[in-house]
Amino acid sequence: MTGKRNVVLGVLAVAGLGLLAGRCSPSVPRGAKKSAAATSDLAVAAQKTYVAPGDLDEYYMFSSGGHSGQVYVYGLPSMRHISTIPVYTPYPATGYGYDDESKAMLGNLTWGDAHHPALSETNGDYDGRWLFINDMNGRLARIDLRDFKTKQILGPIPNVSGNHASSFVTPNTEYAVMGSRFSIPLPKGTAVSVDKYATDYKGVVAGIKIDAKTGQMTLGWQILMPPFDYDLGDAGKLASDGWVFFTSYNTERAIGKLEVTSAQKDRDYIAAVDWRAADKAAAEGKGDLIGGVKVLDPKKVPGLVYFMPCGKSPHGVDVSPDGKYVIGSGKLQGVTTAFNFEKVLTAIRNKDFTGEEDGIPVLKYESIKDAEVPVGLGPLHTQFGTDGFAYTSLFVDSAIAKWKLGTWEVVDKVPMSYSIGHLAAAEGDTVSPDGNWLVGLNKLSHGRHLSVGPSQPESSQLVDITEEKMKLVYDAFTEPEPHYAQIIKADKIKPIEVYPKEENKHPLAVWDVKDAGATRQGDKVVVKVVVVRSTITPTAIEVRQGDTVTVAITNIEQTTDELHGMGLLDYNVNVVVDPGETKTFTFKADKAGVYPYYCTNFCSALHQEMQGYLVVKPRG
Ligand code: RUQ
Ligand code: CUA
Repeated sequence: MTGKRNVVLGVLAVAGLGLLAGRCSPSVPRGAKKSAAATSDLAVAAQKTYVAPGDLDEYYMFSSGGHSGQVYVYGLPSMRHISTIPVYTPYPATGYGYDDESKAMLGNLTWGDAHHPALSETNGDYDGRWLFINDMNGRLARIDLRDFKTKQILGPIPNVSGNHASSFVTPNTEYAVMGSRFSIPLPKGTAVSVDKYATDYKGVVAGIKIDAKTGQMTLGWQILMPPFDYDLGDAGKLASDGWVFFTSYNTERAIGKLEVTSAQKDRDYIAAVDWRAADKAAAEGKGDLIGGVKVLDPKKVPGLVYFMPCGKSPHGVDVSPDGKYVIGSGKLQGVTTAFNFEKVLTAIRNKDFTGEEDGIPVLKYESIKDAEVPVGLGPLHTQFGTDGFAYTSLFVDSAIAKWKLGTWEVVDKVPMSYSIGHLAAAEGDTVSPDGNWLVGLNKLSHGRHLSVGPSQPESSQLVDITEEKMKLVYDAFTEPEPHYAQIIKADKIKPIEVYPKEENKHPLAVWDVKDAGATRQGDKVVVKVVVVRSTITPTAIEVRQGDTVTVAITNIEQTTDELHGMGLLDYNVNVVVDPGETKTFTFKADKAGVYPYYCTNFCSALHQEMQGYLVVKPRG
């Protein structure tokens, strides 16, 4: 915490009492008197989370936007929403999905369901370069943290249906992983009745290769799996480096009402995948072509995958900072299991198996588990803090349990409002967690905010974990729907604020209004546009009905925060260009008439004058 802020906080400690007394808290009815102790607790909480005007937060939190297809950026500890990064969904606020480049990335899909952001890592620590995020539609995206923009969407990639177990990265960002939540007959497009599910449907787990220099993603390896539902993943690190873990449910291979049919067996599995072996086998050209991709079959390439039996219907799987423990739980149980990875390796070496599933050996539960930790009901996900502490979200109990690796002692619990899913601790899934803050990403928020009708926000609650007892310090309301989030120290990210002119290599960029204007080739028109306070040049564009028009807009500003937009009425276009950036949009001028265009970003006192006219002359 900055010294500056401490001074401000000292003042707030006094002011806070008055300030907070009027605040409605569900535990204390409006108008009722709070006890002195409760009031001072609130004042302390206020001090901890207060970031004074002009001060900066200590952490970024990147939260998945779920089926909004976006990523939300928050500052911690203030929990202020700073920015939205559109990924799988058009977002008019930044013009995403309207220009040619982002439209091409989105393809035909205008939605995505993004669950798990993964910051790039170097030696198991966040390095602040990229953020990856999955989409259920078999895709993976890369956001560049230099400019907080989506740069690549890979996929839909073949064979992976319902990519939920994604995008967890390996410790040096060699791979991000994918896994099929839904097994289907392969290749995609094959129609087989569901009653042949157990035999004819297949799951796939995949490693997407990431270029160490550019972050460019390419198809890496794929492994054919039994028809289970692959749910979540995590990469091994240090002691378990070279492995990646996936939970699975419905190992019954059942159909119908899965809430019943997939809960018959006492144990499902965590799949332990030796990704270096998969990498090698793929490089040797092993595998059978399915859907145009080589897929490794564990029956033919042994040693790629082992199943670790786990409590019934597990959800999250999380590797401890030292890589020694793999934590996974049946999601309706009252305990979470700590598997000892050294014991996993020993069991593999000794062939300590109890059976197999489609050629994949099943390890003996008793031989690989170290402890069953009585965390409470409905354990879903685990994050890590300092001093060997682990934090597990409990959906059914609606709480977070704090416990210790090694002694397996549960030392504290804090209630969440309500129904926590994921949780995120500051750098809490790296080799060196920070402690400090923990955020509960809750599924329900009812009654804790001003009512906004039936479509309620989610709640994300900030918990102070600097002391022995966890302390809930702030309620934030987040857009639907945060699944996982990651929290990174702010100084690890070094964003640019303008695109330097000398880096702009766009072939249609123009930097002088003299060079702006239209050129025609047949019925194709290219218009080079310059935007700078407070004119869009040219101020009139004339084309013929039926022309295909490409407009290339260059924002020649080199000043922070000087964005300009170009909204074109009735043609469904709104493109926003950042300082130094060039973007293009292409449309067919199929409607004759006059269509105004104007700058959509308020940029100067004469912003309202920043306008022009597209004249489409009728044919004939
Ligand atoms: S999920 S509430 Cu999509 Cu990661 Cu666990
Ligand atoms: Cu440019 Cu408003």
